[in-house]
Amino acid sequence: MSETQRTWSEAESAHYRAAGHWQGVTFAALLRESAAVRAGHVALVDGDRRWTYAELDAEADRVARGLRELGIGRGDRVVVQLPNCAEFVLVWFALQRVGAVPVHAMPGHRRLEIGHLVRVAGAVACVVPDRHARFDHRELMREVRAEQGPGGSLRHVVVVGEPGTGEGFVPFEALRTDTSSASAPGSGPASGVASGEDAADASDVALLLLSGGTTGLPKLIPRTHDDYAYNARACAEVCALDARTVYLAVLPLGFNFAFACPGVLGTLMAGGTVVVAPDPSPQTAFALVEREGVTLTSLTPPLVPHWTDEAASGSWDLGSLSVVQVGGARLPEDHARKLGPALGVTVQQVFGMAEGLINLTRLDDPEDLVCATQGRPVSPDDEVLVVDADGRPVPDGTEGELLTRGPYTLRGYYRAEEHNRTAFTPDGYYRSGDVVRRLPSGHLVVVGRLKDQINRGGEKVAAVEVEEQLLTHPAITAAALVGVPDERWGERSVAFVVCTGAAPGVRAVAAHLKERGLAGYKAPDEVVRVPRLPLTAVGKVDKAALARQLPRP
Ligand code: J2J
Repeated sequence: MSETQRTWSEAESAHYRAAGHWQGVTFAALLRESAAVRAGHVALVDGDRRWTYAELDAEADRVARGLRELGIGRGDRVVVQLPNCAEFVLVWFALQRVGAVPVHAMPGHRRLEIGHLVRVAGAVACVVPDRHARFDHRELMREVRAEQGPGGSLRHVVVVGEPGTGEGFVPFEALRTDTSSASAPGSGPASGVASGEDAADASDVALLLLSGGTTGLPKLIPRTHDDYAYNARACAEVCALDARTVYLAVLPLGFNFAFACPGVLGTLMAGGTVVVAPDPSPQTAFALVEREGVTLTSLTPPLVPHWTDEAASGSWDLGSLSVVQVGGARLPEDHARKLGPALGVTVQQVFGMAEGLINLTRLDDPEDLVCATQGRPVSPDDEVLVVDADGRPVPDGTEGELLTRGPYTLRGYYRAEEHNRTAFTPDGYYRSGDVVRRLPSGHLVVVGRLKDQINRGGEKVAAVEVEEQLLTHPAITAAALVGVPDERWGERSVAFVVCTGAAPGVRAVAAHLKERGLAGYKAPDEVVRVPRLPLTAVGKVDKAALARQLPRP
Protein backbone atom coordinates (compact mmCIF):
# COMPACT_ATOMS: atom_id res chain seq x y z
CA MET A 1 0.00 0.00 0.00
CA SER A 2 2.30 2.66 -1.20
CA GLU A 3 -0.21 5.48 -1.70
CA THR A 4 -0.86 7.93 1.08
CA GLN A 5 -3.43 6.82 3.59
CA ARG A 6 -4.89 9.50 5.86
CA THR A 7 -4.09 8.60 9.43
CA TRP A 8 -3.72 9.98 12.96
CA SER A 9 -1.21 12.75 13.69
CA GLU A 10 2.06 12.00 15.49
CA ALA A 11 0.75 13.74 18.62
CA GLU A 12 -2.50 11.76 18.64
CA SER A 13 -0.65 8.49 18.05
CA ALA A 14 1.73 9.28 20.89
CA HIS A 15 -1.21 10.01 23.18
CA TYR A 16 -3.04 6.78 22.28
CA ARG A 17 0.15 4.82 22.97
CA ALA A 18 0.86 6.59 26.25
CA ALA A 19 -2.74 6.00 27.37
CA GLY A 20 -2.22 2.28 26.75
CA HIS A 21 -4.87 2.07 24.03
CA TRP A 22 -2.41 1.14 21.34
CA GLN A 23 -0.15 -1.59 22.63
CA GLY A 24 2.06 -2.15 19.60
CA VAL A 25 1.08 -5.81 19.23
CA THR A 26 -0.06 -7.42 15.98
CA PHE A 27 -2.90 -9.95 15.77
CA ALA A 28 -0.40 -12.64 14.82
CA ALA A 29 1.50 -11.98 18.02
CA LEU A 30 -1.68 -11.73 20.12
CA LEU A 31 -2.70 -15.25 19.12
CA ARG A 32 0.80 -16.52 19.81
CA GLU A 33 0.76 -14.96 23.28
CA SER A 34 -2.67 -16.41 24.10
CA ALA A 35 -1.51 -19.84 22.98
CA ALA A 36 1.45 -19.61 25.33
CA VAL A 37 -0.73 -18.60 28.29
CA ARG A 38 -3.69 -20.95 27.87
CA ALA A 39 -2.59 -23.65 25.44
CA GLY A 40 -5.15 -26.27 26.46
CA HIS A 41 -8.22 -24.03 26.78
CA VAL A 42 -10.82 -24.33 24.00
CA ALA A 43 -10.66 -21.29 21.71
CA LEU A 44 -12.98 -22.18 18.84
CA VAL A 45 -15.97 -24.48 18.32
CA ASP A 46 -17.78 -25.22 15.07
CA GLY A 47 -20.22 -28.12 15.25
CA ASP A 48 -18.25 -31.15 16.39
CA ARG A 49 -14.93 -29.57 15.60
CA ARG A 50 -13.02 -27.74 18.32
CA TRP A 51 -9.59 -26.14 18.61
CA THR A 52 -7.66 -25.30 21.76
CA TYR A 53 -5.57 -22.13 21.74
CA ALA A 54 -2.47 -24.19 20.97
CA GLU A 55 -4.26 -25.95 18.12
CA LEU A 56 -5.64 -22.70 16.69
CA ASP A 57 -2.16 -21.22 16.82
CA ALA A 58 -0.61 -24.25 15.11
CA GLU A 59 -3.39 -24.33 12.51
CA ALA A 60 -2.84 -20.64 11.73
CA ASP A 61 0.84 -21.47 11.16
CA ARG A 62 -0.01 -24.36 8.87
CA VAL A 63 -2.42 -22.32 6.75
CA ALA A 64 0.06 -19.43 6.74
CA ARG A 65 2.66 -21.72 5.27
CA GLY A 66 0.21 -22.69 2.53
CA LEU A 67 -0.50 -19.02 1.85
CA ARG A 68 3.21 -18.26 1.61
CA GLU A 69 3.62 -21.09 -0.87
CA LEU A 70 1.01 -19.35 -3.02
CA GLY A 71 3.16 -16.24 -2.79
CA ILE A 72 0.77 -14.36 -0.51
CA GLY A 73 2.64 -12.12 1.88
CA ARG A 74 2.95 -8.81 3.65
CA GLY A 75 0.49 -6.13 2.59
CA ASP A 76 -1.38 -8.35 0.07
CA ARG A 77 -5.14 -7.90 0.18
CA VAL A 78 -7.31 -11.02 0.27
CA VAL A 79 -11.11 -10.88 0.03
CA VAL A 80 -12.68 -13.26 2.56
CA GLN A 81 -16.25 -14.18 1.73
CA LEU A 82 -17.15 -17.05 4.04
CA PRO A 83 -20.31 -17.90 5.92
CA ASN A 84 -20.07 -18.58 9.66
CA CYS A 85 -17.59 -21.44 9.96
CA ALA A 86 -14.31 -22.07 11.74
CA GLU A 87 -12.39 -21.60 8.50
CA PHE A 88 -13.19 -17.88 8.65
CA VAL A 89 -11.24 -17.59 11.89
CA LEU A 90 -8.45 -19.96 10.80
CA VAL A 91 -7.80 -18.20 7.52
CA TRP A 92 -8.11 -14.78 9.17
CA PHE A 93 -5.32 -15.52 11.63
CA ALA A 94 -3.24 -17.23 8.95
CA LEU A 95 -3.50 -14.07 6.83
CA GLN A 96 -2.38 -12.07 9.85
CA ARG A 97 0.60 -14.41 10.25
CA VAL A 98 1.86 -13.65 6.76
CA GLY A 99 1.08 -9.94 7.15
CA ALA A 100 -1.69 -10.03 4.53
CA VAL A 101 -4.84 -7.97 4.86
CA PRO A 102 -8.27 -9.65 4.92
CA VAL A 103 -11.08 -7.72 3.24
CA HIS A 104 -14.35 -8.63 4.95
CA ALA A 105 -17.03 -9.36 2.35
CA MET A 106 -20.58 -10.39 3.26
CA PRO A 107 -21.89 -13.85 2.31
CA GLY A 108 -24.71 -12.24 0.30
CA HIS A 109 -22.43 -10.20 -1.94
CA ARG A 110 -22.48 -11.00 -5.63
CA ARG A 111 -20.59 -10.15 -8.80
CA LEU A 112 -20.95 -6.37 -8.58
CA GLU A 113 -19.80 -6.15 -4.98
CA ILE A 114 -17.05 -8.79 -5.09
CA GLY A 115 -15.74 -7.50 -8.42
CA HIS A 116 -15.65 -3.99 -6.95
CA LEU A 117 -13.85 -5.13 -3.79
CA VAL A 118 -11.24 -7.06 -5.75
CA ARG A 119 -10.62 -4.05 -8.01
CA VAL A 120 -10.47 -1.36 -5.32
CA ALA A 121 -8.38 -3.45 -2.96
CA GLY A 122 -6.22 -4.85 -5.77
CA ALA A 123 -6.82 -8.23 -4.13
CA VAL A 124 -4.49 -11.10 -5.02
CA ALA A 125 -6.85 -13.79 -3.72
CA CYS A 126 -10.40 -14.52 -2.59
CA VAL A 127 -11.46 -17.11 -0.02
CA VAL A 128 -14.95 -18.49 -0.65
CA PRO A 129 -17.10 -21.50 0.23
CA ASP A 130 -17.98 -23.95 -2.55
CA ARG A 131 -21.71 -23.40 -2.09
CA HIS A 132 -23.69 -21.52 0.49
CA ALA A 133 -27.42 -20.85 0.77
CA ARG A 134 -28.02 -22.63 -2.54
CA PHE A 135 -25.54 -20.41 -4.32
CA ASP A 136 -22.35 -21.55 -6.05
CA HIS A 137 -19.53 -19.20 -5.09
CA ARG A 138 -17.10 -20.90 -7.48
CA GLU A 139 -19.31 -19.82 -10.35
CA LEU A 140 -19.29 -16.28 -8.96
CA MET A 141 -15.50 -16.37 -8.78
CA ARG A 142 -15.23 -17.61 -12.36
CA GLU A 143 -17.27 -14.59 -13.44
CA VAL A 144 -15.21 -12.19 -11.34
CA ARG A 145 -12.01 -13.62 -12.81
CA ALA A 146 -13.33 -13.37 -16.33
CA GLU A 147 -14.26 -9.73 -15.75
CA GLN A 148 -10.82 -9.02 -14.34
CA GLY A 149 -9.14 -10.23 -17.46
CA PRO A 150 -5.47 -11.25 -17.71
CA GLY A 151 -4.23 -7.90 -16.33
CA GLY A 152 -6.23 -8.17 -13.10
CA SER A 153 -4.71 -8.52 -9.64
CA LEU A 154 -6.55 -11.72 -8.69
CA ARG A 155 -4.28 -14.77 -8.78
CA HIS A 156 -5.86 -17.34 -6.46
CA VAL A 157 -9.28 -18.50 -5.35
CA VAL A 158 -9.17 -20.52 -2.15
CA VAL A 159 -12.26 -22.70 -1.84
CA VAL A 160 -13.51 -24.13 1.44
CA GLY A 161 -15.11 -27.44 0.39
CA GLU A 162 -15.11 -28.86 -3.13
CA PRO A 163 -12.83 -26.67 -5.26
CA GLY A 164 -14.34 -27.61 -8.62
CA THR A 165 -12.54 -26.52 -11.72
CA GLY A 166 -11.17 -23.11 -12.38
CA GLU A 167 -7.81 -21.63 -13.11
CA GLY A 168 -6.08 -20.72 -9.87
CA PHE A 169 -8.63 -22.52 -7.69
CA VAL A 170 -7.02 -24.01 -4.59
CA PRO A 171 -8.78 -26.15 -2.00
CA PHE A 172 -8.47 -24.73 1.52
CA GLU A 173 -7.59 -28.25 2.67
CA ALA A 174 -4.45 -28.13 0.53
CA LEU A 175 -3.27 -25.04 2.39
CA ARG A 176 -3.45 -26.77 5.74
CA THR A 177 -1.75 -29.95 4.61
CA ASP A 178 1.87 -30.20 5.65
CA THR A 179 3.57 -30.66 2.31
CA SER A 180 7.14 -31.73 1.74
CA SER A 181 8.35 -28.20 2.38
CA ALA A 182 7.12 -28.47 5.96
CA SER A 183 10.08 -30.66 6.77
CA ALA A 184 12.50 -28.65 4.71
CA PRO A 185 15.16 -26.74 6.64
CA GLY A 186 13.96 -23.40 7.90
CA SER A 187 10.30 -23.98 7.24
CA GLY A 188 9.28 -25.75 10.44
CA PRO A 189 7.21 -24.11 13.15
CA ALA A 190 10.18 -22.04 14.30
CA SER A 191 10.38 -20.22 11.00
CA GLY A 192 6.63 -19.67 11.18
CA VAL A 193 7.20 -17.86 14.45
CA ALA A 194 9.95 -15.67 13.12
CA SER A 195 8.47 -14.69 9.79
CA GLY A 196 4.98 -14.53 11.30
CA GLU A 197 5.72 -12.01 13.96
CA ASP A 198 7.95 -9.92 11.76
CA ALA A 199 5.43 -9.92 8.95
CA ALA A 200 3.62 -6.78 10.04
CA ASP A 201 3.93 -3.76 12.24
CA ALA A 202 1.16 -2.92 14.71
CA SER A 203 0.60 0.41 12.98
CA ASP A 204 0.00 -1.34 9.63
CA VAL A 205 -3.47 -1.88 8.22
CA ALA A 206 -4.58 -5.27 9.58
CA LEU A 207 -7.89 -5.56 7.75
CA LEU A 208 -10.30 -3.71 5.50
CA LEU A 209 -13.95 -3.50 6.53
CA LEU A 210 -16.84 -2.43 4.31
CA SER A 211 -18.80 0.71 4.90
CA GLY A 212 -22.58 0.55 4.74
CA GLY A 213 -22.17 3.01 1.91
CA THR A 214 -24.00 6.09 0.78
CA THR A 215 -22.35 6.44 -2.60
CA GLY A 216 -22.20 4.12 -5.61
CA LEU A 217 -20.38 1.13 -4.19
CA PRO A 218 -19.10 0.23 -0.71
CA LYS A 219 -16.02 2.05 0.56
CA LEU A 220 -13.21 0.22 2.30
CA ILE A 221 -12.29 1.04 5.88
CA PRO A 222 -8.67 0.50 6.87
CA ARG A 223 -8.23 -0.72 10.45
CA THR A 224 -4.76 -1.07 11.97
CA HIS A 225 -3.65 -3.77 14.43
CA ASP A 226 -3.30 -1.10 17.12
CA ASP A 227 -6.71 0.45 16.60
CA TYR A 228 -8.70 -2.71 15.97
CA ALA A 229 -7.18 -4.60 18.89
CA TYR A 230 -8.11 -1.63 21.08
CA ASN A 231 -11.65 -1.67 19.67
CA ALA A 232 -12.03 -5.33 20.68
CA ARG A 233 -10.27 -4.91 24.04
CA ALA A 234 -12.25 -1.82 25.05
CA CYS A 235 -15.54 -3.60 24.27
CA ALA A 236 -14.36 -6.72 26.09
CA GLU A 237 -13.61 -4.62 29.18
CA VAL A 238 -17.04 -2.99 29.20
CA CYS A 239 -18.60 -6.46 28.83
CA ALA A 240 -16.34 -7.85 31.60
CA LEU A 241 -15.10 -10.74 29.46
CA ASP A 242 -12.66 -13.28 30.83
CA ALA A 243 -11.50 -16.84 30.21
CA ARG A 244 -14.93 -18.15 31.25
CA THR A 245 -16.66 -16.23 28.46
CA VAL A 246 -18.29 -18.34 25.77
CA TYR A 247 -19.31 -16.11 22.84
CA LEU A 248 -21.84 -17.35 20.30
CA ALA A 249 -21.30 -15.81 16.85
CA VAL A 250 -24.80 -15.65 15.39
CA LEU A 251 -24.41 -12.68 13.03
CA PRO A 252 -22.07 -12.95 10.02
CA LEU A 253 -18.44 -13.12 11.15
CA GLY A 254 -17.48 -10.54 8.53
CA PHE A 255 -19.70 -7.99 10.32
CA ASN A 256 -17.66 -5.76 12.63
CA PHE A 257 -20.23 -6.24 15.42
CA ALA A 258 -19.78 -10.03 15.62
CA PHE A 259 -16.06 -9.91 14.94
CA ALA A 260 -14.73 -7.29 17.30
CA CYS A 261 -17.35 -5.57 19.50
CA PRO A 262 -16.22 -7.57 21.48
CA GLY A 263 -17.21 -10.60 19.39
CA VAL A 264 -14.63 -13.11 18.21
CA LEU A 265 -11.52 -11.01 18.76
CA GLY A 266 -12.56 -9.59 22.13
CA THR A 267 -13.37 -13.09 23.36
CA LEU A 268 -10.09 -14.58 22.15
CA MET A 269 -8.11 -11.66 23.61
CA ALA A 270 -9.82 -12.32 26.97
CA GLY A 271 -8.97 -16.04 26.76
CA GLY A 272 -12.56 -17.20 26.27
CA THR A 273 -14.23 -19.56 23.80
CA VAL A 274 -15.87 -18.67 20.48
CA VAL A 275 -18.73 -20.84 19.23
CA VAL A 276 -19.82 -20.38 15.63
CA ALA A 277 -23.55 -20.61 14.86
CA PRO A 278 -24.30 -21.66 11.27
CA ASP A 279 -27.59 -19.71 11.23
CA PRO A 280 -29.24 -17.10 13.46
CA SER A 281 -32.43 -19.01 14.30
CA PRO A 282 -33.20 -19.24 18.02
CA GLN A 283 -33.52 -23.04 17.72
CA THR A 284 -29.95 -23.41 16.42
CA ALA A 285 -28.64 -20.83 18.87
CA PHE A 286 -30.42 -22.16 21.96
CA ALA A 287 -29.22 -25.71 21.29
CA LEU A 288 -25.66 -24.31 21.20
CA VAL A 289 -26.26 -22.27 24.36
CA GLU A 290 -27.27 -25.47 26.17
CA ARG A 291 -24.48 -27.58 24.75
CA GLU A 292 -21.58 -25.13 25.03
CA GLY A 293 -22.64 -23.03 28.03
CA VAL A 294 -22.77 -19.82 26.00
CA THR A 295 -22.56 -16.65 28.14
CA LEU A 296 -22.71 -13.85 25.54
CA THR A 297 -24.11 -13.27 22.08
CA SER A 298 -25.09 -10.43 19.75
CA LEU A 299 -28.17 -9.88 17.60
CA THR A 300 -29.73 -7.41 15.20
CA PRO A 301 -33.22 -6.08 16.10
CA PRO A 302 -35.30 -8.23 13.67
CA LEU A 303 -34.07 -11.38 15.44
CA VAL A 304 -35.21 -10.19 18.86
CA PRO A 305 -38.95 -11.07 18.69
CA HIS A 306 -38.10 -14.57 17.38
CA TRP A 307 -35.67 -15.17 20.22
CA THR A 308 -38.13 -13.81 22.79
CA ASP A 309 -40.95 -16.04 21.47
CA GLU A 310 -38.83 -19.18 21.31
CA ALA A 311 -37.53 -18.62 24.85
CA ALA A 312 -41.14 -18.32 26.04
CA SER A 313 -41.76 -21.90 24.83
CA GLY A 314 -39.95 -22.95 27.99
CA SER A 315 -38.19 -25.83 26.24
CA TRP A 316 -34.67 -24.46 26.61
CA ASP A 317 -32.24 -24.11 29.47
CA LEU A 318 -30.64 -20.74 28.87
CA GLY A 319 -29.17 -20.51 32.37
CA SER A 320 -25.59 -19.91 31.18
CA LEU A 321 -26.51 -16.94 29.00
CA SER A 322 -25.88 -13.69 30.84
CA VAL A 323 -25.64 -10.87 28.25
CA VAL A 324 -27.35 -10.36 24.90
CA GLN A 325 -26.17 -7.43 22.82
CA VAL A 326 -28.47 -5.87 20.24
CA GLY A 327 -27.33 -3.38 17.61
CA GLY A 328 -26.90 -2.46 13.97
CA ALA A 329 -30.28 -0.75 13.77
CA ARG A 330 -32.63 0.91 16.25
CA LEU A 331 -34.12 -1.56 18.75
CA PRO A 332 -37.74 -0.69 19.58
CA GLU A 333 -37.95 0.12 23.28
CA ASP A 334 -40.75 -2.35 23.82
CA HIS A 335 -38.65 -5.20 22.37
CA ALA A 336 -35.75 -4.19 24.60
CA ARG A 337 -37.96 -4.33 27.69
CA LYS A 338 -39.25 -7.83 26.88
CA LEU A 339 -35.95 -9.42 25.87
CA GLY A 340 -34.20 -9.36 29.24
CA PRO A 341 -36.93 -11.07 31.29
CA ALA A 342 -37.76 -13.54 28.49
CA LEU A 343 -34.20 -14.86 28.26
CA GLY A 344 -33.14 -14.12 31.82
CA VAL A 345 -30.28 -11.93 30.61
CA THR A 346 -28.86 -8.43 30.80
CA VAL A 347 -29.56 -6.58 27.55
CA GLN A 348 -26.89 -4.35 26.07
CA GLN A 349 -27.63 -1.93 23.24
CA VAL A 350 -24.84 -1.42 20.73
CA PHE A 351 -24.64 1.53 18.38
CA GLY A 352 -21.56 0.90 16.34
CA MET A 353 -20.07 1.46 12.94
CA ALA A 354 -17.40 -0.28 10.92
CA GLU A 355 -15.74 3.14 10.66
CA GLY A 356 -14.94 2.99 14.37
CA LEU A 357 -16.93 4.50 17.25
CA ILE A 358 -18.72 1.92 19.38
CA ASN A 359 -21.35 2.89 21.95
CA LEU A 360 -22.54 0.38 24.53
CA THR A 361 -25.01 0.60 27.35
CA ARG A 362 -23.23 -0.54 30.51
CA LEU A 363 -24.13 -3.77 32.26
CA ASP A 364 -25.09 -1.84 35.40
CA ASP A 365 -27.02 0.97 33.67
CA PRO A 366 -30.58 1.45 34.96
CA GLU A 367 -33.27 -0.21 32.86
CA ASP A 368 -34.46 3.06 31.34
CA LEU A 369 -31.04 3.83 29.89
CA VAL A 370 -30.63 0.26 28.63
CA CYS A 371 -34.02 0.20 26.93
CA ALA A 372 -34.26 3.76 25.61
CA THR A 373 -30.70 4.70 24.61
CA GLN A 374 -28.08 3.23 22.31
CA GLY A 375 -25.26 3.47 24.83
CA ARG A 376 -22.19 5.65 25.24
CA PRO A 377 -18.68 5.47 23.76
CA VAL A 378 -16.40 2.71 24.99
CA SER A 379 -13.21 4.79 25.15
CA PRO A 380 -12.50 7.85 27.30
CA ASP A 381 -10.66 9.18 24.23
CA ASP A 382 -13.62 8.86 21.85
CA GLU A 383 -14.51 12.43 20.88
CA VAL A 384 -18.14 12.97 20.00
CA LEU A 385 -19.68 16.16 18.66
CA VAL A 386 -23.37 16.64 17.97
CA VAL A 387 -23.72 19.47 15.45
CA ASP A 388 -26.37 21.46 13.60
CA ALA A 389 -26.58 21.94 9.82
CA ASP A 390 -23.83 24.59 10.02
CA GLY A 391 -21.51 22.29 11.91
CA ARG A 392 -21.97 24.08 15.24
CA PRO A 393 -22.24 21.95 18.40
CA VAL A 394 -25.75 21.82 19.88
CA PRO A 395 -26.57 21.51 23.58
CA ASP A 396 -27.26 18.09 25.13
CA GLY A 397 -30.82 17.01 24.50
CA THR A 398 -30.94 18.65 21.05
CA GLU A 399 -30.83 16.62 17.86
CA GLY A 400 -27.85 16.95 15.55
CA GLU A 401 -25.43 15.01 13.38
CA LEU A 402 -22.92 12.82 15.19
CA LEU A 403 -19.30 13.58 14.34
CA THR A 404 -16.56 11.51 15.89
CA ARG A 405 -12.83 10.91 16.03
CA GLY A 406 -10.71 8.86 18.37
CA PRO A 407 -8.23 6.02 18.86
CA TYR A 408 -10.09 3.50 16.70
CA THR A 409 -12.09 5.66 14.27
CA LEU A 410 -10.76 5.91 10.73
CA ARG A 411 -9.34 9.16 9.36
CA GLY A 412 -9.89 8.26 5.72
CA TYR A 413 -11.39 5.52 3.56
CA TYR A 414 -9.01 3.38 1.55
CA ARG A 415 -8.22 4.73 -1.93
CA ALA A 416 -11.12 7.20 -1.84
CA GLU A 417 -9.47 10.60 -1.67
CA GLU A 418 -12.32 12.48 -3.27
CA HIS A 419 -14.91 10.98 -0.93
CA ASN A 420 -12.59 11.64 2.03
CA ARG A 421 -12.66 15.36 1.38
CA THR A 422 -16.34 15.52 2.33
CA ALA A 423 -16.70 12.51 4.65
CA PHE A 424 -14.44 14.13 7.28
CA THR A 425 -14.18 17.60 8.80
CA PRO A 426 -10.88 19.44 8.30
CA ASP A 427 -9.86 18.46 11.84
CA GLY A 428 -10.42 14.78 11.22
CA TYR A 429 -13.91 14.08 12.56
CA TYR A 430 -15.85 11.42 10.68
CA ARG A 431 -19.30 12.65 9.64
CA SER A 432 -21.43 9.66 10.57
CA GLY A 433 -24.63 10.85 8.89
CA ASP A 434 -26.50 9.68 12.02
CA VAL A 435 -28.81 12.09 13.81
CA VAL A 436 -28.56 11.66 17.57
CA ARG A 437 -29.46 13.28 20.86
CA ARG A 438 -26.93 13.17 23.70
CA LEU A 439 -28.07 12.87 27.30
CA PRO A 440 -26.11 14.47 30.16
CA SER A 441 -24.83 10.95 31.05
CA GLY A 442 -23.17 10.80 27.63
CA HIS A 443 -25.62 8.19 26.35
CA LEU A 444 -26.74 8.68 22.77
CA VAL A 445 -30.21 8.21 21.33
CA VAL A 446 -30.26 7.58 17.58
CA VAL A 447 -33.20 9.52 16.17
CA GLY A 448 -32.62 9.53 12.42
CA ARG A 449 -30.20 9.72 9.56
CA LEU A 450 -28.93 12.29 7.07
CA LYS A 451 -27.24 9.76 4.80
CA ASP A 452 -29.12 8.33 1.85
CA GLN A 453 -29.05 4.81 3.17
CA ILE A 454 -31.71 2.30 4.13
CA ASN A 455 -31.11 0.27 7.27
CA ARG A 456 -33.08 -2.91 6.75
CA GLY A 457 -32.82 -4.52 10.18
CA GLY A 458 -29.08 -3.87 10.35
CA GLU A 459 -28.31 -4.58 6.68
CA LYS A 460 -27.31 -1.33 5.03
CA VAL A 461 -28.42 -0.45 1.52
CA ALA A 462 -26.98 2.62 -0.21
CA ALA A 463 -29.89 4.10 -2.17
CA VAL A 464 -27.68 5.40 -4.99
CA GLU A 465 -26.13 2.01 -5.62
CA VAL A 466 -29.54 0.40 -6.18
CA GLU A 467 -30.93 3.37 -8.14
CA GLU A 468 -28.03 3.13 -10.59
CA GLN A 469 -28.84 -0.51 -11.21
CA LEU A 470 -32.59 0.11 -11.49
CA LEU A 471 -31.86 2.52 -14.34
CA THR A 472 -30.30 -0.31 -16.34
CA HIS A 473 -33.77 -1.90 -16.63
CA PRO A 474 -35.08 -1.17 -20.14
CA ALA A 475 -38.49 0.06 -18.90
CA ILE A 476 -37.21 2.31 -16.07
CA THR A 477 -36.29 5.89 -16.92
CA ALA A 478 -36.00 7.33 -13.39
CA ALA A 479 -35.81 5.70 -9.96
CA ALA A 480 -35.60 6.62 -6.28
CA LEU A 481 -35.11 4.15 -3.46
CA VAL A 482 -36.72 5.24 -0.21
CA GLY A 483 -36.73 3.69 3.27
CA VAL A 484 -40.09 3.51 4.99
CA PRO A 485 -40.98 2.29 8.50
CA ASP A 486 -41.62 -1.43 8.73
CA GLU A 487 -42.87 -3.51 11.62
CA ARG A 488 -40.50 -6.42 11.01
CA TRP A 489 -37.33 -4.84 9.59
CA GLY A 490 -37.52 -1.41 11.20
CA GLU A 491 -37.28 -0.11 7.66
CA ARG A 492 -38.04 -1.57 4.27
CA SER A 493 -37.10 -0.24 0.84
CA VAL A 494 -39.53 1.05 -1.74
CA ALA A 495 -38.43 1.75 -5.31
CA PHE A 496 -40.37 4.59 -6.93
CA VAL A 497 -39.96 4.21 -10.67
CA VAL A 498 -40.87 6.20 -13.75
CA CYS A 499 -41.42 3.84 -16.68
CA THR A 500 -41.98 3.76 -20.38
CA GLY A 501 -44.50 1.02 -21.21
CA ALA A 502 -45.48 -1.53 -18.59
CA ALA A 503 -43.82 -1.18 -15.18
CA PRO A 504 -41.94 -4.27 -13.98
CA GLY A 505 -43.27 -5.86 -10.78
CA VAL A 506 -41.24 -6.43 -7.64
CA ARG A 507 -40.19 -9.94 -8.73
CA ALA A 508 -39.09 -8.79 -12.18
CA VAL A 509 -37.07 -5.99 -10.62
CA ALA A 510 -35.41 -8.42 -8.17
CA ALA A 511 -34.59 -10.77 -11.05
CA HIS A 512 -33.09 -7.92 -13.04
CA LEU A 513 -30.91 -6.76 -10.15
CA LYS A 514 -29.79 -10.34 -9.53
CA GLU A 515 -28.87 -10.67 -13.19
CA ARG A 516 -26.84 -7.47 -12.88
CA GLY A 517 -24.89 -9.10 -10.03
CA LEU A 518 -26.24 -7.15 -7.06
CA ALA A 519 -26.61 -8.80 -3.63
CA GLY A 520 -30.16 -10.07 -3.12
CA TYR A 521 -30.74 -8.19 0.15
CA LYS A 522 -30.52 -4.90 -1.76
CA ALA A 523 -33.55 -5.64 -3.96
CA PRO A 524 -36.51 -3.37 -3.12
CA ASP A 525 -39.32 -4.77 -1.00
CA GLU A 526 -41.84 -2.88 -3.06
CA VAL A 527 -41.99 -1.17 -6.47
CA VAL A 528 -44.29 1.80 -6.99
CA ARG A 529 -44.82 3.41 -10.36
CA VAL A 530 -45.05 7.21 -10.39
CA PRO A 531 -45.55 9.61 -13.31
CA ARG A 532 -42.51 11.65 -12.26
CA LEU A 533 -40.15 12.03 -9.29
CA PRO A 534 -40.98 15.13 -7.21
CA LEU A 535 -38.09 17.55 -6.68
CA THR A 536 -37.10 19.74 -3.76
CA ALA A 537 -36.46 23.47 -4.09
CA VAL A 538 -32.79 22.76 -4.89
CA GLY A 539 -33.70 20.20 -7.52
CA LYS A 540 -32.96 16.97 -5.62
CA VAL A 541 -35.41 14.09 -5.62
CA ASP A 542 -37.82 14.75 -2.74
CA LYS A 543 -37.75 11.37 -1.01
CA ALA A 544 -39.82 12.60 1.92
CA ALA A 545 -42.62 13.55 -0.47
CA LEU A 546 -42.41 10.11 -2.11
CA ALA A 547 -42.64 8.37 1.27
CA ARG A 548 -45.76 10.41 2.07
CA GLN A 549 -47.48 8.99 -1.03
CA LEU A 550 -47.59 5.54 0.55
CA PRO A 551 -50.57 4.51 2.64
CA ARG A 552 -49.80 4.85 6.36
CA PRO A 553 -49.21 1.51 8.10
C1 J2J B 1 -29.56 2.72 15.34
N1 J2J B 1 -28.72 2.70 14.28
C2 J2J B 1 -27.62 1.95 14.39
C3 J2J B 1 -28.27 1.24 16.63
C4 J2J B 1 -25.75 0.88 14.11
C5 J2J B 1 -21.67 -2.85 16.33
C6 J2J B 1 -23.00 -2.60 16.10
C7 J2J B 1 -23.41 -2.16 14.85
C8 J2J B 1 -22.50 -1.98 13.84
C9 J2J B 1 -22.99 -1.51 12.52
C10 J2J B 1 -21.17 -2.21 14.07
C11 J2J B 1 -27.34 1.18 15.54
N2 J2J B 1 -29.35 2.01 16.47
N3 J2J B 1 -28.09 0.54 17.75
O1 J2J B 1 -20.23 -2.04 13.13
O2 J2J B 1 -19.48 -2.90 15.53
C12 J2J B 1 -26.51 2.30 12.17
C13 J2J B 1 -25.97 3.74 12.17
C14 J2J B 1 -24.49 3.54 11.94
C15 J2J B 1 -24.50 2.38 10.97
C16 J2J B 1 -23.21 1.60 10.92
C17 J2J B 1 -20.76 -2.66 15.33
N4 J2J B 1 -26.17 0.55 15.33
N5 J2J B 1 -26.61 1.73 13.52
O3 J2J B 1 -24.18 -1.49 12.26
O4 J2J B 1 -21.00 -0.13 9.68
O5 J2J B 1 -26.56 4.41 11.08
O6 J2J B 1 -22.04 -1.10 11.64
O7 J2J B 1 -23.83 4.66 11.41
O8 J2J B 1 -22.88 -1.80 9.38
O9 J2J B 1 -25.58 1.54 11.44
O10 J2J B 1 -23.39 0.45 10.16
P1 J2J B 1 -22.28 -0.69 10.12
